[in-house]
Amino acid sequence: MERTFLAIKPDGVQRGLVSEIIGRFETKGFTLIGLKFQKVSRELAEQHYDVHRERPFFPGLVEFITSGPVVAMVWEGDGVIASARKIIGATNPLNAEPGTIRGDLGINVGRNLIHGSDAPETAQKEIALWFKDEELVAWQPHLTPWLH
Ligand code: ABT
Ligand code: MG
Repeated sequence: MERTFLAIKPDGVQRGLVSEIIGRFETKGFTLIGLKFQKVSRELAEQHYDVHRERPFFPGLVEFITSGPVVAMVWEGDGVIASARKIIGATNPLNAEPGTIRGDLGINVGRNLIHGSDAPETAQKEIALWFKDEELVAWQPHLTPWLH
């Protein structure tokens, strides 16, 4: 089953949007299999944003993501990587469609509320970076097969 890494960034936590954001993936029908609330170390932040290391906004990015606690999560389901990116919306909240998390709740590209893995390889890398195997709980929701 496909898995993705999602993290509610410090702005999402500080604005009291944790339940609103988690709810969107829960009501869509994906399965939560890993969840933790943590302050991010500089080392983890730099590894997570390694692809942006040479970009001018890198220092600000690291500064921001380490500024307060984040909600780190792993979600599971068919097509969850691409679907979560759609639910999240465009990187710049001003360009994000209404109905998406960023389109509904944000206005600033540097404060865009949530991170989502952008491809299968990144998802695998990010899950391994943020979670130990034993922190992930494989479980099957008791769904009625003909309804889901
Ligand atoms: P993430 O889910 O945080 O990775 O965002 P997304 O994949 O939608 O966008 P990318 B391109 O990965 O941006 C990473 C973070 O960098 C910020 N950013 C990006 C800027 O501040 N200025 C820019 O010009 C660009 C391209 C937005 C993202 N994070 N935050 N916070
Ligand atoms: Mg990205």
